[in-house]
Amino acid sequence: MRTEAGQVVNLADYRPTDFVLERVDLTFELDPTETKVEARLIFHRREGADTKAPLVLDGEDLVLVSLLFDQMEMEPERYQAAATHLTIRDLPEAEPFEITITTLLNPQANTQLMGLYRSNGIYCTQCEAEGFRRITYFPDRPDVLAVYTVNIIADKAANPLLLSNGNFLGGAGYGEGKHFAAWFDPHPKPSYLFALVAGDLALVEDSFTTMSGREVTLKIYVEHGKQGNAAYAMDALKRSMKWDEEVFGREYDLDIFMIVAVSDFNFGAMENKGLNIFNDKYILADPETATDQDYANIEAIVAHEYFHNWTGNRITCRDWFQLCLKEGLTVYRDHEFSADQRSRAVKRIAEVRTLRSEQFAEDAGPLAHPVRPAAYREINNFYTTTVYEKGSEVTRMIATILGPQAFRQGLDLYFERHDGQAVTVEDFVQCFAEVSARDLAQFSLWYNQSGTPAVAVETAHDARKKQFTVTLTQTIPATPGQPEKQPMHIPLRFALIDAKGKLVAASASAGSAIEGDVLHLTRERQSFVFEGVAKPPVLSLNRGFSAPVIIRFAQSGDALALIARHESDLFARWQALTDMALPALAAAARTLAAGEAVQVDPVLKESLLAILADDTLEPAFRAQALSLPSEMDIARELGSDIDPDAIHAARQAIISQIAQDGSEIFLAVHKAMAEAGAYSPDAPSAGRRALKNAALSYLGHAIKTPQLAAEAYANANNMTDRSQALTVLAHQFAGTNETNAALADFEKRFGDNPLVMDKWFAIQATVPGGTALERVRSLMTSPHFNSGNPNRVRALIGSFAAANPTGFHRADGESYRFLAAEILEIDKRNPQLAARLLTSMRSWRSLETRRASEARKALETIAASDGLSNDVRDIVDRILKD
Ligand code: B3K
Ligand code: ZN
Repeated sequence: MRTEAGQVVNLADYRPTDFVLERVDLTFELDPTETKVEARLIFHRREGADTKAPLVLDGEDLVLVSLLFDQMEMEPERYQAAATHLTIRDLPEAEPFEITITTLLNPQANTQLMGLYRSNGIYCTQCEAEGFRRITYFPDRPDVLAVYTVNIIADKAANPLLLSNGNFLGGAGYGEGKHFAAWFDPHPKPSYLFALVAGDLALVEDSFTTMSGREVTLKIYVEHGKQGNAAYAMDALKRSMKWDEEVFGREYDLDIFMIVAVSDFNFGAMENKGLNIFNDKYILADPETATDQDYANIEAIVAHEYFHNWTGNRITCRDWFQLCLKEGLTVYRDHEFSADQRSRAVKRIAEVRTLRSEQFAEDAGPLAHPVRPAAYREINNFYTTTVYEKGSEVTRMIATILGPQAFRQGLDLYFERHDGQAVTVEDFVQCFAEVSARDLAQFSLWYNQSGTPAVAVETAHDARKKQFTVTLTQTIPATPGQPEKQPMHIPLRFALIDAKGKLVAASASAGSAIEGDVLHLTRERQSFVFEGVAKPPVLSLNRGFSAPVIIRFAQSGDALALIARHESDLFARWQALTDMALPALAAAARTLAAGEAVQVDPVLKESLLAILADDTLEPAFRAQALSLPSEMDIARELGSDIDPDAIHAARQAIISQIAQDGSEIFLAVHKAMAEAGAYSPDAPSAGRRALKNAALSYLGHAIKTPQLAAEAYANANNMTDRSQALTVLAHQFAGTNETNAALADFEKRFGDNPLVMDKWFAIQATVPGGTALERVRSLMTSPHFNSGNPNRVRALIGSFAAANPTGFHRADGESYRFLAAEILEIDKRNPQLAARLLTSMRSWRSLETRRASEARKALETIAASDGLSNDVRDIVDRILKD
């Protein structure tokens, strides 16, 4: 089972390798354009394997210089080096043998940023999923675990720093102007966790004493001069290490833990054993340049990569189909970490917002796939929100079904039983089934069935019998390759509340699948009966978002208002507001499309303003409540015949009415939230800023002049306030002198800091309206733009395509043509980046006919192009497939 370019790989075809890899010794002689890699690999044939089977190694873009068998040059007839494989025959039946492979690479020319590449004078690697084969011929799959020794030889002046996984063995001078370093990683690992870094970087050092009293050296490497900006990341790392010990009993296992921040990186970060490599965006922060969201992201991603040390590295995946095994579980762990460090309810609201806007959208379109896919053509395209975020929700549901104690026992068993192994989703689920004595077979459908389940709710109250009955019906939509679905096990937390929001005492009727505060929906249609309920209660369902489903429940405005004001679960309160707002916004978009005026629902407006004015609620929650469903959320609610202009106009009209009617409260809150004293990124302070800036945005709509935002911009003493004020100016007051002055000021202040200029690009790329495309085009000629850097491309082109509905979905289709041309250009250099950008067109079929036909034409242009990467080919074919 190996990936051939363009071929489909099936989970059902999995089989272990014929050869077992015992040891790996790598020697790198680094050179910008001609790096020499010598790989000494010791193998033996697996017991029971075909004694004639050849050894087939993966390779990509490699120049083979020599091949030795037990230190002797190999006869040419015994091997064949093709573009993607090295095949070696006539190998020993049982005894171990050594293969020594020497290859040449050009790190400078590696613009894909996979394998070994060099940018800004730094050599670094990215091997997940299949990048190691770009370094040497190798069995490049996650179930091949080995112990690695790594020697690095390089020019000493240019590369004072030589790093790899594990513990440092030693180093010394090595001939004229060169030096070497040797590293040994005692933990067997798959090739995707290999890492090497060399160059000249500055060091920030600290230490952590583990639960058993071992001292671990912590090192974060950043560009010279940026040391001061790594303090928050270091603090987050130490908090993560402590938390994983306290909450999951996981201790770190090497003497040293290193993080290197680099500026050219295809995604957020990478969990290489003992040597995490990060996009510098997720390490560097100070109040002048980082927003509260940046701080929260740094905390979450540092934790995520650290947590992988156990969930991913110590226990890894048998094959790439099992990706959610490490990613879903590790996202769950980082979500829990952030919830413990910050406000749990606010964190949950933010998670659910992202899940709905990203994962629900993916699950409803042509790229829908199960949390554990059964087939893929390009594994890079499966690092998706479904694998990550829905995978995390599936783990959360296991915790909900089992309860905290049994969940922890199940994880303990998993760590104990599978340490040092490459395993499957079944192995994982089995641990929870065993400790809880529950049958999780039906539950496991969550890994295999794609599409977001919908749960329809009916309730009935019988005053005479004092019975309250909840009847639930689940439906799971057809998705690509899965026309029919089985009913799933959906755990729904609930509360029955009275008119004051107090919990109603009720007992579960015998035979109802009610356990504590959870309804276990397992059949297609199922009733849950409560006894001893004298008056009809209000049902609050899917509290805390216990299941990633769509609830269809025609609850009265009064019931929703009651939940919004009085539920004790803050998530449920936010959800009730959303349940009022979303249908109202969708209806408004329809009204507006039909040429009529839009009127805000008074219950919605009053509920929002009441929450705004409620000082007993934490500001971060109030900010979340005020931020109405996005234009993308409204589009999803409408489902088809989408007109992004109507959606935008309707949402703006409703915001304006709320802003005008509540202008005094908004003004008062804006004042009250002003912070005296120095900036601090802690969660309560960030919450106050979030509420202040939400109020500022509404006030822009109320007073209709840029004055207040311009003042806020001028007075800002931190990047959160500054970028929020700039957003209000640019998005609500484009073209005014105030806005132009602020944009110019921002450029002047931060022109030498590319990460900050990404905010400047993104804010301008998301200015609503049809002229956004011209703005994006002109920004591409800015000296701050660099089409070779993934962060710049994502900030400008990515934000435009994914987060500017009116600009990107221009009715004339010009933006689609623009994106198609850019994708074809980018694909030549960096296929993963190109493929990711293309996913922003996944919902094209739900657009109104004119836009949909323009989008189809642009997609067809891509599909018809020669020389597409496997990455883009896979996405465009799936997006276009009927
Ligand atoms: N495991 C990496 C992602 C690798 C992406 C490869 N295309 C980061 C993470 O999820 O922690
Ligand atoms: Zn991860």
